[in-house]
This record gives sequence, structure tokens and C-alpha cells, in this order.
Amino acid sequence: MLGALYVRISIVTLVAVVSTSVANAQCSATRERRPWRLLSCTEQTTFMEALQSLKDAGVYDDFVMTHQWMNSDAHGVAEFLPWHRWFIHEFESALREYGNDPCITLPYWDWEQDAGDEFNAAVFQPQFFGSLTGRDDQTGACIWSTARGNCLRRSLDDRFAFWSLRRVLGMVVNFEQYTDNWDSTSNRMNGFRAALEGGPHANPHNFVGGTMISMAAPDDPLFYLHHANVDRIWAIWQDWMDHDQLHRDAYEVPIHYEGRWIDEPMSFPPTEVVDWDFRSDEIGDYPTPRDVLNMNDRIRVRYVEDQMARTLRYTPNSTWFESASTSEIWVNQCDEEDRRLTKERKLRFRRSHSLPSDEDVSLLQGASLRGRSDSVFQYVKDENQQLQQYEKIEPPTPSFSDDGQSFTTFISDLESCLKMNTFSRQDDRDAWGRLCEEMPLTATYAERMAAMAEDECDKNGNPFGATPQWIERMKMTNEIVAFECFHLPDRFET
Ligand SMILES: *[C@@H]1O[C@H](CO)[C@@H](O)[C@H](O)[C@H]1NC(C)=O
Ligand SMILES: [Cu+2]
Repeated sequence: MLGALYVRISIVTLVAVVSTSVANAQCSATRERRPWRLLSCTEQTTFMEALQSLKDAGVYDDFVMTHQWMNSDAHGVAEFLPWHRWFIHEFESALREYGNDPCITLPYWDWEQDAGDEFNAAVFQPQFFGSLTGRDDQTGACIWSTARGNCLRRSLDDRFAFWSLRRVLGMVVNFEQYTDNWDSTSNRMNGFRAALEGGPHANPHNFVGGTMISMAAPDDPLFYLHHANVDRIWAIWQDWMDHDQLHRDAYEVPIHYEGRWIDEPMSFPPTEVVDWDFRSDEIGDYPTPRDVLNMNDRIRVRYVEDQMARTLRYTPNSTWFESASTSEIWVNQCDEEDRRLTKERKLRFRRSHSLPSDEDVSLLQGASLRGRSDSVFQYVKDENQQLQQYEKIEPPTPSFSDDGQSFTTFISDLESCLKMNTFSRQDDRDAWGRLCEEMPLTATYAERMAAMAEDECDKNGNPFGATPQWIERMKMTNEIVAFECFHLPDRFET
């Protein structure tokens, strides 16, 4: 009896101690955001629970309404990046306030790692709503409802492949300014912000589809993980361009920002409209873009990341990034069993939902999924009448006219091209041999080298994945390899 009482008291005491320590928890001053795929299963579960708490408290829906409310003040304009930086920062604060972990941070979805294998992205695993459709794929039950009370919709559309790492980095290193030098009152169609917004930011929205392509996109929790990644890419660009070293007063238009409103408080709905107060205690108002340009000024966020910086062979500012060393590869902490289940689930999904009808097939043929004109996907029926997807590469036809003289010249040029094939590595020899046949014979040596680099890029998915020895042998600098690998977004003129 006494024993039982004692035990009971100590449990009560323990609970009291735990809740006090939760309330007084000292989180580190800087919020460290990590990739979803690297969280442990427990961390992923904690995050899901925090989302649910936010939803139950009605606060989650405030964020959806805020995003819809601010549509034209936050999209297609200068504020796009700083506005979303603050928006997700506040969402993270809300997760801390309403969830069980007062020090929780927003994970990010580094979709560039999933480029080319979109359906297998770790974010679609069972711990993250499990479903590629927004419904439980066993029971069909709705597992997350929108602010308007409908079931979350997703309709994955693989015509919108994610930007690969090399494409994203190509954008990062090639845009020198936040915007162009044009008239500062019009909306910008060029510069880093426009490229990021219209290019790699747009594709995951379009790929996930459904709710994610509406202005109610924050109804889909993937929105926050996606935008954390967009924010991280902006931060990488800022760091790469040395904007991290600047005092807040030194930020200027058009290099670091665009338009006239760098010192105007950004637009968020007042507390009469939504309950969440978007004003910053520290600033005493809604933040200005300048307030959030430096990640270690009014906000304190640090991205833990294992790819971009390593790939650029560049040590990022440790105030902004915790980066893997050049030799480290970080692995997923969630267990193998989950991964296996996820894979099976996805296979099921592909069988039941995703295989296109015969009609779709003709539409999909010719669509370039990787932004490369020579790479198309083809759907073919196998012996069981199941549609199977194949990637088909159409080699360019060698161009020569078929009169005898040109043909003789072609053969001798081809032979001399093949004679230059002195590479020691079999891969390189194969590539060169193929290029001799595929490229116009008028191609210069440099053009062939560039094509070799491109070939390497395609294989590795990562220009800097080419070893230093390879680059040395190719007599190339990193910059040239990078340039050849990247497909920059089209630049529009107003
Ligand atoms: C790193 O970032 C901090 C904060 O923006 C800045 O004060 C510092 O100068 C930067 N360090 C380097 C080496 O650029
Ligand atoms: Cu948005």
C-alpha cells in the first residue's frame, strides 16, 4: 500500500518536473534545420505530431489563410523570398508553441536529391502522411483536411521533374544579382529571385499537384518543407555571393534585393483577420526585407546540409550552414524496414494510379522530363500487357550528305577523330568514340571536350562529382565543367 502510494507520487512528481522543464526549455539561439530524409523516425513522428497539434489548435489554418490573403504581395515580386522566409519562420515558431518539442525546427525537403526519382522521394514515406495521393492508400480515408474542410489533394504529375543538383547549382553560381538593372518600379522577370521562383521552386508545386498548385498550397504540409528548401537555396546563393559578410546597412538594390521596398515592413494580415500575430517581438512590427536578408540578424537560422556546399567544393559560412566535409556522405537514420515498406507502397501506387492510359502515352511521348530534348520517356506494354516506362535516348543523326566525296571525307575525318581517342579510362574511351560518330565532324576539339563533360554530367548527375583527376585529364577548370553541365533557365525580357 505504502509502496504503491510512493510510486504514484513519484510519477506525479516526474510529470511535474518534465512539464516544467519543457516550459523552461532553453533552445539554442539558432534554429538548425535539417533535411527530412536525415531525421530519425522519432524526429519525423514528433514533427507529424506537432503539425497535428497546430491543426487541432486552429493555427495551422491561419497560415493557409495568410498565404491566400497575401497572394500578390508575396508572389512574382521582390518580396517572394523574404516574405516566405518570414512566413516559414513564423510557422516554425508556431510548431514550437503548440507541439510537444519546444525546440523543434522545420525540416527541409531537398528535392534536388530526388530529381529523376521523384516518386521515391523520402517525403512520401509512410511517416509523412504515407500517401502520395493525400489519402490512406489502404482504406482511402482522408488523412489530412484543408482549411476549408476538404480532403487534401495530391495528383503527382511527373512531367514536372525536380531540378537536379547541377541545375540548381548552375543557377546559384550564374546569377550575380537578386535582380537585373532595369527600371526599379516594374516587376522583375530576371535575376536570381525570378529564376528561383519560376524554375526550381515551381516544379515541386506542380509535381505534387492538387492542393499544392493552388494559393492554398500551405494546406499541404509539404509546402513548408519545400519552402524551407527554397529558402536554403537562397541562403546558399547569398553565401556564395558573400552577402553573408554584410552588415544589414550594406544591403542594396539591385544586387542584394530588388525594388524600392527593402525597408518597408512586409505585408501580413493583421490579427483581426488571423489569430497568429506575424509581428516580430524583437522588431516591434512586421519585418522588412532587410530584416531577414541576413540569416543571422533578426532571424537566426542555420541549415545543416550535406550536398550543395560539398558539391561546390566550398566551405560555407559556419554561422549559416553546418556542412558535411568533402568526404562525408550522410545517411538516412530512419530504419530499413520503413524504407522497404515505402518502396512497396510506391510500387502499389504506381500500379494503381500512376500508369498512364494509352491516350496519355501519346501525350507523354516527346515530353522531356529532364529538360533535355534528347531524353524522352516511352511507355511500352510488356508481355503481361502492363505498361512499363523506359527512358529512351535518341542519338542525334550524324550530319553528312551522301554524295561519295563527302562520305569519303566523313570516313577519314571520323578516323582521325577516333585516333585522338587516347583516354586511359574505358568510360572516357567509349564516350569519345560515340561522340566521334554523333557530333558533326566540324566540331572543334574544345566542343568535343565540352560534350565529354556533358556526358559525364549526365552520368553522374553532378559536375563536381567528376573526380579532380578527371577534370585534370580533361584540362578543365571546375568552372568550365560547371558551365557545360548546367542548363540555365530561359531568360525573359519584359
Ligand atoms: C559569416 O556570417 C556572419 C553573419 O552574417 C558574418 O558576420 C561573418 O562575417 C561571416 N563570416 C565570413 C567568414 O564570411
Ligand atoms: Cu507562396
